[in-house]
Amino acid sequence: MRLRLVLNLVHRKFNQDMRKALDNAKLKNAAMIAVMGATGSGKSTFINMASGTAEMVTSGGLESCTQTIQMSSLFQLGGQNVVLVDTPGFDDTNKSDADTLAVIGGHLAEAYKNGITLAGVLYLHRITDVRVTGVTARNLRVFNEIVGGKAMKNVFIVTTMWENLGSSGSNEEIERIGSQREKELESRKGFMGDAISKGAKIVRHRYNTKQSAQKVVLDLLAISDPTVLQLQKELVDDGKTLNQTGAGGELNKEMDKKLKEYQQEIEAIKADMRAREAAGNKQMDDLRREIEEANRARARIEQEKQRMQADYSEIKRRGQTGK
Ligand SMILES: Nc1nc2c(ncn2[C@@H]2O[C@H](COP(=O)(O)OP(=O)(O)OP(=O)(O)O)[C@@H](O)[C@H]2O)c(=O)[nH]1
Ligand SMILES: [Mg+2]
Repeated sequence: MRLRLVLNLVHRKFNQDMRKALDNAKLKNAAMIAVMGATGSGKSTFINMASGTAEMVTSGGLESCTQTIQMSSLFQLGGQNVVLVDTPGFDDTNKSDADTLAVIGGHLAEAYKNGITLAGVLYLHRITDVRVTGVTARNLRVFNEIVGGKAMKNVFIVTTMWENLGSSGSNEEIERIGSQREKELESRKGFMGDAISKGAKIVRHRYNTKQSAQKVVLDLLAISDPTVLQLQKELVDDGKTLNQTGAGGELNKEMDKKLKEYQQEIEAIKADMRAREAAGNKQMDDLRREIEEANRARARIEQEKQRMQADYSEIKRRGQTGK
């Protein structure tokens, strides 16, 4: 009885290992492309268009939709097997940035460890975004650090949502506004300009169609010269913890800034309390509540910073146990 149980377990483990090895072998022979970009930039929609499926869940509302890494099925394009990897953005309404980086880093590191190299990266950006918000800028700063200078030549910045440009819907108007925006994106220092100066190219996903999406993928495959991303090297080769990586460093800077802001806020509330006291007003409940709230927010950030001290094996463990 016991023996049968053990044999069953061995058999199951063998099957799992075999399946994994087969999957890895298939992936090794395929061109794997990571698709990144802010929430709502059209990543999942793009992947569905390119692969001719509806397997990625897309969003209709403002809430971010894709929470974890999701791989498309293998599909044929230009005589090659292609797989597109959907990733969550760093502006998620449900997940902390530290956890998002852990999810992306974990997947990229695992692929690299298994000998699967990326053929390239697509970074999606809505051409309709006029102003660069803090969230967009942060997404890009982290993205720059995930990829690193060396691999940037394998990056396409893909502009999406062209049909929504202008008010008339005429091709002339769309072309005029769109090419103006492209110039702005290219010239902006510290924004896409940095990625472009290191070899990334801006390309158009001009129509929200299969043909347009597949052309973007084919053009990337034509110039792709697979290299390792900075984050993969940092986690796997250098054994760094997340906060020691360039991408983690960007998030850390952001968190330290927030911590400082909360600290200043608390000091200001305390000053208000002293002023009230001096005026003989003993009613402090509202201010105490404000301090408690700021302290809670600070504790959340500290906790997030703690989670960034994970290295690759810890991220992997979290991925397996969900904790
Ligand atoms: N007009 C137009 N709409 C698009 C295009 N791409 C995506 N959309 C729409 O934009 C919305 C967001 O698209 P998603 O594909 O869910 O975006 P996402 O980048 O995967 O978002 P997250 O999963 O939240 O990170 C959906 O309503 C899509 O139908 C495009 O090229 N043109
Ligand atoms: Mg999505």
